[in-house]
Amino acid sequence: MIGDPSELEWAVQTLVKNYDKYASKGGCCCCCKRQRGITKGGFRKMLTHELNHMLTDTKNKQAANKLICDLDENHDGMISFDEYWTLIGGIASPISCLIRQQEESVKFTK
Ligand SMILES: [Ca+2]
Repeated sequence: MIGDPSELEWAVQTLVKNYDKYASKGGCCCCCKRQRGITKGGFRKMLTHELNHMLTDTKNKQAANKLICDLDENHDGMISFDEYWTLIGGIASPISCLIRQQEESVKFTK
């Protein structure tokens, strides 16, 4: 990549890299058809390691399992990139509300 990435580009790269970090290593890449994904165990590890500030109950195994089952739309026991992205979108939406609320309260206190 030429030059420094923008904050958004950096954020997307971080999200993709985070997925790769936990996805099963089958010597596979995005250009090949073989199904690649994060196992349920790996996904639970990701929740506790990477999302313990944004998601409550990540240490609660039952809650984590329910979240994983909800995300695994095609029930193949793996979290695909699309399913992972659903989680990111699901987290981003309430957080964007929170950020807006914080900005509003800053405006009013000034
Ligand atoms: Ca799946």
